[in-house]
Formats: sequence, structure tokens, C-alpha cells
Amino acid sequence: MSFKGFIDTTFRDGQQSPLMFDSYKYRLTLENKKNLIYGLIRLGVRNFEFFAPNVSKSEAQDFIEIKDYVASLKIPGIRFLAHCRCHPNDIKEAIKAGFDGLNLYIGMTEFAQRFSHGMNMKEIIINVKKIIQATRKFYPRLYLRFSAEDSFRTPLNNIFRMYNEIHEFVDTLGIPDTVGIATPETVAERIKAFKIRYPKVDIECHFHNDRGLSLINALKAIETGASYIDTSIWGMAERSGITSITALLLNLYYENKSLCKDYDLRICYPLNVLMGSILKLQVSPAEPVSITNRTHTAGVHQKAVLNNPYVYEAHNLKIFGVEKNQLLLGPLSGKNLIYYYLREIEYYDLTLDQAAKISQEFKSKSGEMNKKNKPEVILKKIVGRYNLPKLSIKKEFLKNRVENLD
Ligand code: HCA
Repeated sequence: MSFKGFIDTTFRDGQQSPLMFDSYKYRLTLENKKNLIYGLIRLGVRNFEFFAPNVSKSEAQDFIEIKDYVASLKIPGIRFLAHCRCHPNDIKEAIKAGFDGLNLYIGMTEFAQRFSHGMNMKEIIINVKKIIQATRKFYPRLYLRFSAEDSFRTPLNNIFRMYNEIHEFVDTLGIPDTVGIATPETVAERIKAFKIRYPKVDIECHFHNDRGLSLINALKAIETGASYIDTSIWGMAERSGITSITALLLNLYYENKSLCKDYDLRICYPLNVLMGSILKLQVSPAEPVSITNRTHTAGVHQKAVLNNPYVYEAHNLKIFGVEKNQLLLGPLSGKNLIYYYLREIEYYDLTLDQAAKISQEFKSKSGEMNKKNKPEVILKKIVGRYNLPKLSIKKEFLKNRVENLD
């Protein structure tokens, strides 16, 4: 395996996510970016992709400040990469701003030729080669990556025509799945073909999630020889996003622990929560490293989890920083959770038979449960009619309780 790590693109593709609009945030503030990059660095990420500075003044200014901030942390091996069109302006501005490398790209599909930049294959090859060759000549130590945008819809022959001309001038060749059409099979096929043809060059992959395959494609890419995978916090990126860094780390941990040795996995969940607090959104339920993934609602599940969480929790998410689980009282809860809740949280002295009766009444009201009429309130009203005694627990024991529901 050739895996060298992640290229975080939270600050580039991440800011292209529709979630920035859904949350009315539109862009991350400098403060947000500093907090997030600190978290990512603590996690173990070392490569960060930013917009080319000419995208906007504020992005350019933020980059300068972040670079200084990260320098003050004195962490070795950090690399800042500017996402640049193969355009002299983008390249000039990125180098002036102090980036360590350029993530260059151009579309080579028939659609890009006709509807985007308007150049044909021959013109693309001549232009890109000229630019990359000159950049390499003047900046021999600058990290250079070149990607044929929309690689999986670009005929392999055309990619080879281009990459044959430039592979000796770049550090990394990218294979982005811009519109999310790749499958594990096509990923493996392409990476194998690239590895045979360009054995000295690293391969970087960037998988969009339009088919929900960005995670499995990333795993397949690593297995077949990709050096870098582009990721972001929450998998935020254009449309339905790319591979989530924490989802990928969780899977790498289960597939091949040695690939996670440079990462402090306990940071995964706090990092996801940090993004949630910035966007004022819950961590996505599709994200494996989330509290949702430790939340149980159905009576059968709740009973089993109360006895032994392993029945419905196969993965130890504590490794990834999710310290708790949740059993939600609601229309699907049964006598076991109700017994637990009334006894352990509300300190009623009741029997399991009484809990069974209460739960029948509670379930008969399931259609009435909503935001204004919460399950706990409905349950309280029912319990009120049972005149149950309360358990007497000494104050000092109460203080020792793990759960604090106040
Ligand atoms: C984009 C498209 C991109 C670029 C990826 C890359 C893609 O937003 O410009 O440069 O590797 O998916 O192709 O995100």
C-alpha cells in the first residue's frame, strides 16, 4: 500500500457545500477556520487545500493569517496547497501568498471542452504542459499536483495523452470523481492502470458522493495504491459532498489499523461536533462518528442495550471520541426503558409489572407525542395517577451519578 495521508479540503471544497447556504453561514470565519484547523492538526492531518488567493480578498487574507497561526503551533510537516486553475494568475497569486504547493486542475471531458474553457484536447495539452513545465523550472521545490477534472468520464486514452506529457514534472497525479460516478471496480481498474504507467508519481483521489459511494471508493483507492485521499470534515463539499475524514478513519481502523497510527482518533467526534456548533446543525445522521450512531429508539433495542450495549453497538466509538450513548423515550419505547427511566432518572419505586402497565398506557398515546407534547410530559401525567412512592437516595449518592439530566 502507498497511502501517505489525507488532503483536507474543508476550507476549499468544504466551503462549496450547500450546507454553507442551508445554515446561512456562506463562509467560515477566520476564527472558525483557526479552530477547525487546530482540530484537524490535533487529529493528525498535515495537508490542507485552500482556494487560490484570487478567488476572493477575504479568502486570501484568511490564508495569510492561518499560515501564521499554524506556524506558531510549530508542528512539522504541514503543507498548504492552493487549488488553482492551470492559469498563470492563479499560480502567480498562490506562490506570492506562500503556498507550499499547487493543486492544478483542468476539465478534459467533451463537456468541459465545449461548455467550460472551450479548448480542444490538443490545446489543453499544449497549454497545460507549457504552464506546468515552466512552473517546475522556476520553482523546483514547489509541490505540484495535476488532476484531470471529471476523470471517470474522461476517456482513459485522453488522460494518458495528457499525463504522459507532464508526469515527470509533477509530484502527484489526481483522479477526481467530480460528479460521483465511480464505483469500487472502476476505481481499482484506473488506479492499477495509473500505477503501471506512472510508477514514480503519487496518486491522489477525490470522490464525490452523488451515488453515496465516496467512502467505499476511498477505501478501494487506498487498497489499490492511492497515496492521498481528499477528505473534509463531515464530507462537506459541492452537492452531496466527498469522503468524510472521520468516516474514512473509522473504516481504516477496522480494515487496517496501521494506516491510522499517525492519527489521534479520539479527536474525530469533537471535531464533528465543532463543525456542528459552527453551522448550528446536528452532526449528520449518515456520519458514523456521531451520537446518532449511539442512539436507540425501539423497545427491543433499548432493552438489549440496557443489558449489554454490544447487542446493537458493534463498533467501539469511544476510540473515536463518542463517549456516550442515548436511549430516547418515545413512541417505540417499551416497559424496560420506562422502568429504567422512572426508576433511575425519576427515582420512582416501582415494579416491572407496574412499568408494563404504564408503558401500555404510554404507547396508547403515541399519536399525541410531538414537540409541544413531549413523551416525558405524557409519561409524567400517566405516572401521576399511580401514586408511586419515591426511592430514598442519600444526597451524596445522587452527586455521584454519572448521568446528569439537569
Ligand atoms: C471543483 C471540482 C473538484 C476538483 C477536485 C480536484 C472535483 O470543485 O473544482 O482538484 O482534485 O471534484 O473535480 O472538486
